[in-house]
Amino acid sequence: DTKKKTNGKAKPVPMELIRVDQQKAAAETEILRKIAYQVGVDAESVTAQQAYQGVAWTVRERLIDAFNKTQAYWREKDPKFIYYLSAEFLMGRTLTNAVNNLGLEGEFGEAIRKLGYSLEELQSQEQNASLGNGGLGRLAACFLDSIATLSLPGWGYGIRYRYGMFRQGLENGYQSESPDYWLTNGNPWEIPRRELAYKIGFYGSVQQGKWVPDEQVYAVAYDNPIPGYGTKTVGNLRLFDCQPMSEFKLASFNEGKYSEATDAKRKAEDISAVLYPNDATEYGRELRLKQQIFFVSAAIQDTLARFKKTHKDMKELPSKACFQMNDTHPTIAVAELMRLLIDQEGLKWDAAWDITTKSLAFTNHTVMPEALEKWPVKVMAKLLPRHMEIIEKIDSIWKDSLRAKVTSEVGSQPKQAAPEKAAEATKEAAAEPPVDPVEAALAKYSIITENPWEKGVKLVNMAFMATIGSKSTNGVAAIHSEIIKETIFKDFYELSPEKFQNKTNGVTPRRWLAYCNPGLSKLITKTLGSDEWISKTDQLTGLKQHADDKAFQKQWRSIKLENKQRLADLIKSKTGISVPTNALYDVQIKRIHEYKRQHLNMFSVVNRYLEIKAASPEERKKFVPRVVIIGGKAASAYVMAKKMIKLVTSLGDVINNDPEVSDLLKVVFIPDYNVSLAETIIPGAEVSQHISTAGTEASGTSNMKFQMNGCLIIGTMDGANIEIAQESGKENMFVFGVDAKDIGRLREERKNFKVNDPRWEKVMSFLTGNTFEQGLFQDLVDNVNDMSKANDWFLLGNDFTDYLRAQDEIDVLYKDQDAWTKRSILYTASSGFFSSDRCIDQYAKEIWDVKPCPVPSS
Ligand code: HBZ
Repeated sequence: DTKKKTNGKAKPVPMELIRVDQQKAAAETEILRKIAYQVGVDAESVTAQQAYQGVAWTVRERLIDAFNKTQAYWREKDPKFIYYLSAEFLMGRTLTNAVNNLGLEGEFGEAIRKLGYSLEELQSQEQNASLGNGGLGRLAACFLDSIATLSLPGWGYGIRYRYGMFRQGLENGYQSESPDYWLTNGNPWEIPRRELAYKIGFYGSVQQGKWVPDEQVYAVAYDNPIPGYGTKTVGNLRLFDCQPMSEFKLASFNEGKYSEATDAKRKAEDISAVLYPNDATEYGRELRLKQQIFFVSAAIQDTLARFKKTHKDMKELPSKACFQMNDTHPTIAVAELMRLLIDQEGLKWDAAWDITTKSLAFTNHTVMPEALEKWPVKVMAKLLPRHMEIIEKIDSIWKDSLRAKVTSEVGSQPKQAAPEKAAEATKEAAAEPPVDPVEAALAKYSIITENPWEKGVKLVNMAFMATIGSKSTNGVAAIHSEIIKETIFKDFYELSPEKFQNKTNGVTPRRWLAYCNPGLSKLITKTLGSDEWISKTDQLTGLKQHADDKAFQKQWRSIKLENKQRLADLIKSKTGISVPTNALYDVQIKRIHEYKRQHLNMFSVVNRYLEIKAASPEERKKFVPRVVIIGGKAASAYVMAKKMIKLVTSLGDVINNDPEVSDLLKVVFIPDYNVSLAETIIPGAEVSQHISTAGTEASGTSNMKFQMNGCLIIGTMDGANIEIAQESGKENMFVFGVDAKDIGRLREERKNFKVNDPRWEKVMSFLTGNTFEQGLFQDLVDNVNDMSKANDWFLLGNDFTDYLRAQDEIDVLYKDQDAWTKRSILYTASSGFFSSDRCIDQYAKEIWDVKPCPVPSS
């Protein structure tokens, strides 16, 4: 053993000892052994948690068998790999997914039953791995599932946060936050690779062209095997944990300076401690930049180390590796890859640049200007001095390459300023040095820009660097990919249109239909005659021919009713509120944000409430009973989003306790929304809301999950809603609202805008009236209603009336249950396009150039 450690070479071990799978003991025996020796308890009586542990550690071994084989096979074949760099992976729970993807449900289902539990019960014991904020993080998780399912050689790279997305509680109807320590019970799904540690530097200076960091830490790898569905391929998510170079300073400890002794350790551990819980705002915090360089550098070092084992020439890297940067968070990769190639591998600038721009690709997920990362040059130069130097050089070479073009353009423009502007221009010129018109025109292409809000403060525009430093930039839905070409990347698009692509998002049909909705899944399989649809979702179109079949509709409805009951039980257990199952279940679950307009939803709830109150007992019978369900977290510093949560809970308090309304309307806020709650909520939903202001939601992905589960959609023509409407028929969606192309003009016209609908005024007065504590919702109301200040940036007023019309249409259709069910079936039948398998296949072919490399069956 000592010898093995010192020479670092592994000795071959006899085959019969390694091929554990060949001596596969029955699952039951294995589980009992695990309970006895891993969990360390007597198997006579086990708690659900202990049984979960026993089962999970057993499944882990099956997973690792297949994982090792896949990875060994890929080492032998040396195919091109995709490396998905993402600061977030919102994995949720693993057990059910692993059991089902590995095809173990028969064997393990039986063994679990013998223990006195069900898979579902044991699954509920697992902590969610909430290593992400929302859509972007969950997309990364769906992508891993599809990459493995398609047998594409690929790994995810990210951070093993010890605290994930905060836990949300409610205090007096307001959001409260507490840390999510998700590792309390250990984590059977990861393999620590303590021997695999990369040095990551911070601060310091550049000496003779090379970086001498002041501070260094280790990035220690943890592998999380990702089983594909219907294949032997098991991919990998490699997450890094940050560790100090040395445990503590013994000298300080001996002198009694205990906190100084452990300073470095604490500082290092801070880096991978907490997920930043902001989904759309950036604060330019140094720790966050540390996290970014931390995992990106570790990932690239790790990849290069493997690459160099079999390849001598760095120029071959682009034919063996593609790095997909998930939003701006990993885009420091541009500078880091350049640095490693030049400073460590000894390449010349041009060669390094060629490799870098051929190996990287970039995905944009938002047009919200506040979410596009721009790091102060000062912060970057202090923390990463060598990277800053490289970024400056990239920027200057880039602008040099454009100077001739820009010069000719500037030259062809009229030199004289318009007379009215000329006076102003002379005034300004007196105060400031003259600006070279060519340099001024080049500024719009510059990576390094001046902060418009703070004169003299320079910023690094990470999105610009990513576009310049990579082979492709893509948006995440058709409309979004068009918008970025016209707005944030307009100038770049005009320079190199061929670099811009669309990849409409998708979601995994395994987690989001087959496993979360077993009832519907069984019916689909029975109807289509096979379960092939689970990986070939196009086959779902086969359901269309049954959409009119009354007997089929009846079965479809009874499954929905069971799922509604499960959702009602969940609501009862999480909130104490009883909701009737004969009501229409209306759901909006997503991060709380003004652009997503949960408050518009609440305005319609208020309107419905007032209408019920105003109706006679006879008229009330005509209302379709509705349960409005909201879930989602607000960024901790986002005051208005937090007020929106308070709005939901306050309305719930009033409406749910009003005997006049009784069961006609309920408003429920489900706290601590996360992946596993979504798995119960989505199958039970009948209508779901995707009501962002047109042009603001890049894609949305829950809309696809609802569609798959036959839940009708009320939505704006925004993000992927547009494509969902194309697939399912626009006439089948409750579409409302202004068009994205009109948003700019409507925003300009806000000062003169008045909502021409008496119901708007009634809603506003209700919210500011004496039902609630004086002034409680004044800020929220002013924000959408005080047009003297040109408020209502997200145009709730403009969409209000049309939204209520669409809401009425929902009620009308719901009264005709056969027509409703038919639509529901059509939704599922036309959801095939939104599988992440389709999406990943497009990435693989159109961006990555990575081909499947399936492990042979025997
Ligand atoms: O990415 C979301 C988009 O809002 C949504 O429309 C899209 O479907 C989804 C997947 O493409 N964006 C996010 O979820 N963004 C974040 O979570 C985020 C996290 C940290 C940040 C900024 C944004 O610093």
